[in-house]
Amino acid sequence: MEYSSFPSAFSTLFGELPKETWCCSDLYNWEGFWYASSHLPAAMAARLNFQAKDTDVFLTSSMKTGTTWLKAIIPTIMNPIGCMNDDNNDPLLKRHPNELMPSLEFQLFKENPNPDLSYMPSPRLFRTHVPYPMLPESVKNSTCKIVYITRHPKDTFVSLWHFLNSLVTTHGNDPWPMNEAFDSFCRGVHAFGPFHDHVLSYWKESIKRPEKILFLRYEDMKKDPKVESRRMALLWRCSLERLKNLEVNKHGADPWLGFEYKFYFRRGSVGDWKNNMSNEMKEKLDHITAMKFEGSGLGFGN
Ligand code: PAP
Repeated sequence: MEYSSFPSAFSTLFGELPKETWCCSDLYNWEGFWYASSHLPAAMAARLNFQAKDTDVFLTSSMKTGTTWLKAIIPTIMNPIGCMNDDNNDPLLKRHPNELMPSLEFQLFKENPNPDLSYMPSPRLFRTHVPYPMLPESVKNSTCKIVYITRHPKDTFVSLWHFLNSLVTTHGNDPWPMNEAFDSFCRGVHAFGPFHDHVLSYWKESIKRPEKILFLRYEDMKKDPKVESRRMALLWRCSLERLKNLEVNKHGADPWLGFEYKFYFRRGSVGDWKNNMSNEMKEKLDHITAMKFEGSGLGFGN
C-alpha cells in the first residue's frame, strides 16, 4: 500500500480499530497493541517490506526503558574504528543516538512504505518499539541479533509521564495529570502498550532463542554496565554471521590441517538435522541417545 493513498485507505482501517485517547493523541489497537496513527502505517509497512540481513542488529524496547542508552552503546561497541577511548572517532560527539540507530516506524518507513536501504553499510543497526509479534518476519527468521531492553514498570511509567509532559508543555498545553496517565498505563493504553505484554512477548522468545535475543534490564545495566555491555559485545563479536563474513575467515586454510577456514562456518542453526535426516535415521539416533543417557540427567530434548 502506498502512503499516497492515505488518508482514504488508512482512515477506513482506523475507523474499524478500537480507539482510545492517550494524553493528546489518538491510539489505535492493532492485534492487541496500541499505536499512534502516525506510527501504525509505518510499522505495518515495515512488517511487510523490511528485509533483514543476517548481520543486522535490532534494538527493541517498549518506550522509556533505557533505549537511548543502548542507542549509544551498541554503535560504540560496533564501531569498526574502535572509538572507545578515541574522541576523534566518537560518533556521539556529532550525532544524537537516535541517528546512530534509525527507527523503523519513526524514521525509515515513516514517509515511504518501501524505502531503499541499500545505502546502509553492514552491519546495519536498527531500532523499533513494536512488540515481538509485530516484527517483520525476516527479522524473526534470519539470524540477525535482537537486543531487548526493559525496565521496572514503575520507573518506566514515571519516565514516560515526564517525557509526555515535556512534549505537551513545550507546545503550551497543561501537563497531563499523573493520575490520568497512570490509569492509562495500568490499562495498557499507551504507545506500543500494554507494557507487560510487550515485555512478555520478547521474554518468552528470548528463553526459546537466547542466541537470537539478548534480554537486558535497565536496572542490571545500572548495577553493572560493564558486564552487560560485555555480554552484548561478545554476542555480536563472536556471532557466526560476523565471523563468517570477515575476510580473514573467508580465505586461506589452516596451516597445520590444510582445511579451508571457511568450512568452519556453516549454518549454526538448531534443528538443521530436520533438513538432512530421514525419519528412520532420527528414530535410530534418538533411541541410542535415550539408552546411553538414561539416568544421567543429561538430555537434549527433541
Ligand atoms: P525512548 O523509548 O524514547 O527511546 P528511552 O531512552 O528508552 O526513551 O528512555 C529515556 C530514559 O532513559 C530516561 O529515563 P528517566 O526519565 O527515568 O530519566 C533517560 O534519562 C534514560 N537515559 C537516557 N540516556 C541514558 C544513559 N546514557 N544512561 C542511562 N539512562 C539513560
